[in-house]
Amino acid sequence: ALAAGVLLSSTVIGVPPANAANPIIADRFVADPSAHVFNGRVHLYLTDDQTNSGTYWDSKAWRSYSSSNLVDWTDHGDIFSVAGFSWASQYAWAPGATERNGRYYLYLPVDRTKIGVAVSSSPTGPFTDGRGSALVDKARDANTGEEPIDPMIFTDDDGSSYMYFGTRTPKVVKLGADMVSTAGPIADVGVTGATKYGEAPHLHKIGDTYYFSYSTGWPGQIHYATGSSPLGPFTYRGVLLDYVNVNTNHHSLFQYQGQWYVAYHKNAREGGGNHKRSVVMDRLFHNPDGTIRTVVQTAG
Ligand code: FUB
Repeated sequence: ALAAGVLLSSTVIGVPPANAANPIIADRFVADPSAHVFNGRVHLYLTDDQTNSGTYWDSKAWRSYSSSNLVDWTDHGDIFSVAGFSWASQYAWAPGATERNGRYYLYLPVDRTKIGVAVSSSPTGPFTDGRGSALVDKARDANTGEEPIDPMIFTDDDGSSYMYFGTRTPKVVKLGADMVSTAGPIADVGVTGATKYGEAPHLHKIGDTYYFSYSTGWPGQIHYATGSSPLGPFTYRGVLLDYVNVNTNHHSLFQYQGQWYVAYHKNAREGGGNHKRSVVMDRLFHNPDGTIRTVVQTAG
């Protein structure tokens, strides 16, 4: 992943030498990374594949790790569990994290039908239910789509935050300034071109360009599309990350000390597989013309 040879040829200043190979977490099956830089450290929020049955993604807690050098990771343990939501019962799936005004928010899909939000004054918790009910609920809200899962939060330069989520049709909803309410209807995200949306939406912005990226299905590539608004529409541009060796693909992009990275999951440990995934990281490069180079998947 962050091999010494790659780093030696890097012109990035401030990225420490790395000698760890993928997977970055070598002693636990974890998946669905949501990667963020909070207070100078990289924090990962993850689905726990260690405690699932091995035949389905049925774990009940989310995990967290942090690092200042992308090599040595501090294990913060179970960061929250389904039991913390009195209104949920199972399936702790891909989390999405963000920070606003010194408060940290985890958007957590449960039961394959709802998304909750947990809040803390620290990125490592403890987190508590932020509103006492689901933020999005398929049984209550219009236009949630087949499965309201895989929440991802993007905050624009004007301070507006949006939550992307969904299976088969990508969804977006603006969040209230309190980050625990929605401010407007759930809308479909339009993507045009020779592509197909499956799950795992992600939004990042470079200059005035909004990059919407997502898995194309099961198995899936990570495709990316660009647009001039966080709400879309987006035009398909290419493959950000090719197929991985498990039947789900789920990525998170982050910039740390001047370098962009992609965190994602694959089968990278003995005993691994579709339900026992491991998190890996590789470098991500944006070309001067605004396109993204397809990630070179290093060992793992
Ligand atoms: O981990 C359970 C599900 O698998 C996630 O919600 C999807 O993104 C896929 O990675």
